Amino acid sequence: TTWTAPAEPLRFPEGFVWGSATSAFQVEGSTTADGRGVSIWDTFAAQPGRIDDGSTGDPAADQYRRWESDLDLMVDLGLQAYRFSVAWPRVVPAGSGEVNQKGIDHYRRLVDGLLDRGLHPAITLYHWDLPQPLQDAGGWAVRDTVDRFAEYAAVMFEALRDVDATWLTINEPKTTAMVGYAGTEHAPAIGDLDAGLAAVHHQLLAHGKAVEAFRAVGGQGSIGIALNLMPVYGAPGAEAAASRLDAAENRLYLDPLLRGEYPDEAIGSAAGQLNADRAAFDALVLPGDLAAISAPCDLLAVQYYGVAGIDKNGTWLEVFPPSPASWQQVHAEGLYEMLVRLTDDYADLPPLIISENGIPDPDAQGQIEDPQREEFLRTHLQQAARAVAEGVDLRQYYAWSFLDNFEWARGMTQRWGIVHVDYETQRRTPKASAQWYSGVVKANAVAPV
Ligand code: GBH
Repeated sequence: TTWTAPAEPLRFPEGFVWGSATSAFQVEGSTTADGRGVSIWDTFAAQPGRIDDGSTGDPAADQYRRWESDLDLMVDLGLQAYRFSVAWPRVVPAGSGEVNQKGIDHYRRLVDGLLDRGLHPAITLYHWDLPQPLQDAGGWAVRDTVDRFAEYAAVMFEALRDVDATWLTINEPKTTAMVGYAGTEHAPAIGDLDAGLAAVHHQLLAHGKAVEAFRAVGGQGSIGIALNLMPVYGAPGAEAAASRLDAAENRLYLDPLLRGEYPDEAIGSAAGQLNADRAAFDALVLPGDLAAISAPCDLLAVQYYGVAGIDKNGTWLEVFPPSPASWQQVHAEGLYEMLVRLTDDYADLPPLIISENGIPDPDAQGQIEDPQREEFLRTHLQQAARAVAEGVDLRQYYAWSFLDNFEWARGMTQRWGIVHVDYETQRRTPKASAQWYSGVVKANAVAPV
């Protein structure tokens, strides 16, 4: 069914928060400054063949040094919030033990810079840059990393205790687990499904322990986790396969967080989408873990890029045209469906935010005129407004990304920014979509066409 937008602008609730997002490794650069330790992405990017263009985290978009003018640009564009991430290796360079005050000071200045300009900080604690020494000890495949994360999180909660921030514990546990541990396209490139599944549980538990620490510190603000969710469409006759894929892509994360249980269909050598020993997975889940994982949060952050299709043999299908990112099948209505489904299926669902949503430029060299991005953002915001009108409690929206940046294995060859970055000069130029988005923020509404 194709939805037709009404003739009037689609309004968002009063107090709705509009921003854009980045992550530390993708924008900061300055990877050896002020006592920063080494992360798994430094190690990975240094290996030949891992990153398409051989680029590394230096200089990326040089935001470690240019943050003040970047915040000024956000003000110029009328944005209200900025989602960034804290680099764990800046704050706890070895992953555990000694805290680096210079790292904390950097983020304190950034947050104060946001507050001085009337911008709301949304702070992700883990956006994939694990301290290398923790990986040397097993990383997310081992339980020890859970406590190390909770300690680091507590340091940040304490340092910013007085700030009314939106805190996100872990960015996309699925991507880290499935692409970095089960797969090899991301750091730390382990290539073992059992390690991937252990990384699922340990990241979710780390989230739960961080929430515990947040409550204990008594920090202001709100806290939740950021999940990349994806509606799954089955071809005719592929209902069972679609349900299994949905379990692996969505419910493996949602159910433990919101219901305190792992779904049966996700993992198992017979009936599971992820072909692994379910008993071995269950053995990782100790008494109390699911209670910690499902402790109430203040929000759930949804990252929405597109949908997946599958046939009855379990083969992935292209059901909608891909964006310039081959993995991204664009379908705006899928966002509406996901928001409504979360609201319908989970009785204990906290308020939602959309913490990422976007597409890359078709031109790898970069472009200022970006009608594809405007079209993408407009159609997705229409669907978000449609969901809100039907009772979905959505509070904030962050376009991915504020700036062109280091796009992981794609390096600097894929540009996701609403602001263009000239990588020779680091000059910033707002793209047409940024000017358009500025109008959306001002109106607190999106045009129907
Ligand atoms: C988000 O992930 C990330 O949070 C953000 O940092 C990133 O810049 C943004 O999307 C755009 O990609 O290498 O072929 O195995 C979105 C979900 C999951 C999409 C991993 C790419 C890797 C495909 N991502 N996936 S592949």
